[in-house]
Amino acid sequence: MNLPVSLIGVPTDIGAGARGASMGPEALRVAGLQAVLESHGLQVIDRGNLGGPSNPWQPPVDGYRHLPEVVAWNTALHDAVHTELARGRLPIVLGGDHCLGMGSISAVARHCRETGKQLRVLWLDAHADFNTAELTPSGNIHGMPVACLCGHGPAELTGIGGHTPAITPDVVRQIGIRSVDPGEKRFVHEVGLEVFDMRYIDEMGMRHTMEQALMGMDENTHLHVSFDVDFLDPEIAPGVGTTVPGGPTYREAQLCMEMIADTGRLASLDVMELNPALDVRNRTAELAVDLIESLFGKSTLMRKK
Ligand code: 5AB
Ligand code: MN
Ligand code: MN
Ligand code: MN
Repeated sequence: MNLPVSLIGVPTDIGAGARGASMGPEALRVAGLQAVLESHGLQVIDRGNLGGPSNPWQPPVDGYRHLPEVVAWNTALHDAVHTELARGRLPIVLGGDHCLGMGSISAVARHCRETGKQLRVLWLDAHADFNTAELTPSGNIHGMPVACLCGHGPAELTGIGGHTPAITPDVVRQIGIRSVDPGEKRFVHEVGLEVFDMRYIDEMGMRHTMEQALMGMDENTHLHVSFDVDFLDPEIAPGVGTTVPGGPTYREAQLCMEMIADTGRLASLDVMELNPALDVRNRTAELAVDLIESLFGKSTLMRKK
């Protein structure tokens, strides 16, 4: 499966707690994303950036910060991602903060309903992003996309893909989690979300973790990867707004991406939360591009298949 790729830039930090993720798309371009993908024989079109409201930097209202603006950006992204999927292309969303996972994944879920595909979502993140207006300590909507996709959130967000809930918790596998708020933790358990946290990765290793997370997929599976760059250990990836120590190392992250590539089922990707304002000489963007290269099958001589 070598689908042609469409890059979609979404330059906003509307759902985040720090400014700067709005510069993520350009930093990924400057780090050479398109050329790297093309060097592996992929056909790539850069669709440029979506537009939307600027960040008014206001406090939360009824538990949500910037809800109307978050709806506007995610609606635009939903439409753009759905259009690319309908064209038989593989969308790569260049975030932007992780609230955009709602627009992206709601479109992927809609596409799967329309084509009879089985959806699997891998959520690579330090955080579970399963807060609600009642549970959130911040009101920042980038901490809520998984809950909203599962139907827990305001109707304007849960209904973006035309079907509520967009997904059920059983399609999601979370990997790398190491920071979950107290109420959020209870809610994650309540809905039965499958979480491979850092304790699990420490004890079982990344190889076993990925074998578990990728289990049960077949030719009919649409695999979506939502890559929050704060998944990575901040020692190697400082350019994010919400760093949490103790994340996967460079080698662990490479293996994670390589094992996803080996499935041959990757059909859509989000690259979220890269914050160039906090980065060091674009190092985190370059690392993200390096890992994306592995996700699309950069192989070494030792590779078995
Ligand atoms: B990210 C926190 N749980 O809700 C909250 O980076 C952080 O998309 C959310 O994973 C981090 O504000 C959201 C404390
Ligand atoms: Mn996230
Ligand atoms: Mn995160
Ligand atoms: Mn973050």
